[in-house]
Amino acid sequence: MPVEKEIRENLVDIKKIYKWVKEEEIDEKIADFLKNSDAVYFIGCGSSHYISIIASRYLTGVTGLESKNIPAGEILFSYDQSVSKYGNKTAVLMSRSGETTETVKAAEVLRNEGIKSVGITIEKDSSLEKAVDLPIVVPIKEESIVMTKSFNAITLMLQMAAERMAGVDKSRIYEEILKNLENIMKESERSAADFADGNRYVFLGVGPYEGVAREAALKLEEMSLTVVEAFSTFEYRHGPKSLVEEGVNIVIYADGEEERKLADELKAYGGKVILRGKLSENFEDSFVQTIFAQFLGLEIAKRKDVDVENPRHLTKVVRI
Ligand code: F1P
Repeated sequence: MPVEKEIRENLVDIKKIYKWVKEEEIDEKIADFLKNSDAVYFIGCGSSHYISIIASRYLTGVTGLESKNIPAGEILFSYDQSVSKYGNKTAVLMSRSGETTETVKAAEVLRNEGIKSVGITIEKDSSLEKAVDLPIVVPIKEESIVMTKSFNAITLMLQMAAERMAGVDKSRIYEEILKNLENIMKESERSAADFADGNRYVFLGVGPYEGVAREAALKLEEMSLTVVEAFSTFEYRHGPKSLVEEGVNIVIYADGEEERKLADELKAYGGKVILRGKLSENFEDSFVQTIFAQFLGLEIAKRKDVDVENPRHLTKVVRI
C-alpha cells in the first residue's frame, strides 16, 4: 500500500531532506530571497495550505517578521482583501504536484503585481516552477493522492529557512529529534491505535501547531472519511465544545498547564482526550507532529474498511 509505505518512509526521507537542505544550502537560498521583505505570504491549497500555516507562524516566531498564510483561492478571488498595498512583500507558493490550478494562477497574479515568489514542489518541470522567480524542487517521491511524508519534509525545510533568516542555528534540536525519529514514529503508531475508537474527532493547536491540527484533521477526512474539526486550541471553549460527548475524541497538541485544564474540562463532558506533548521548546518539532495523525487516519481507515489509496471524490491534483 503506497500510503502506508510512504508514511513509514518518513523515517528515511525526513533525514534525507534535512541533509539535502544543509548540503545544497537550500535554507540559505530561500532566506536570501526573502531577506528584504516587510512581509512574507505563504500560499497553497489543501495540505500545502496547512504547511503554510505552520511555516508562516514559525517564521514570525523566529524572525519577528510579519507573515501570513493565504489559501491560493483567496489570491484569485479576494486579492485586495488578502494582500497589503504597503511595504516590500514576497511570497512562498507551495504545491506538491506543482500543478494545482489555483496555486499556479496565484503565482501568475503575484508576478503581474510585481511580488516576487519562491515556488516549492516535488515535481520537476511543473507549471509552478515556470510561474515563480525561485523554484525549489524538493527531491522526494510521493505517489499517493494523500500527502504524507512530503508534508513533513517540506515543513522542516521551511523551518530551517526561517532560522537561517533569523541567523539562529537549531541543528542540535533537529539532530536530537532525528536521532529519536524511529521511537517517535513507533510511539505515534501505538498511540494512534489506542485512539482510533472515536465517532468524531477534534484537533486543537496554537501557533504552528494550529497548522498541525488542521493537517491532522484533513488526514482523517481524506483517509478515513471521518467527521472532524480543527481549531486554534482555546477557541474551542467558545462554542464548539457544545458538541463534546461520548464518542468524540479530541487531540490537543502541546501539554502545558492550560492545555491540561482544557483536557480535564472536555473529559468531564464525556470526550476522550489525548495531549500530544511538545518534543522541543519553540515549535521546532512541528514537522514531525503530523505523523501521529497519519497513522491515526490509516488505522481508522483499516477499521472502517475505507480504501486510503482512493479517497472518495479526490484526485491527486485539483485542476479547475
Ligand atoms: C493540494 C491538494 C492536496 C490534497 C488533494 C488535492 O495539492 O489539495 O493537499 O491532498 O489531493 O490537492 P498540491 O497543490 O500540494 O499538489
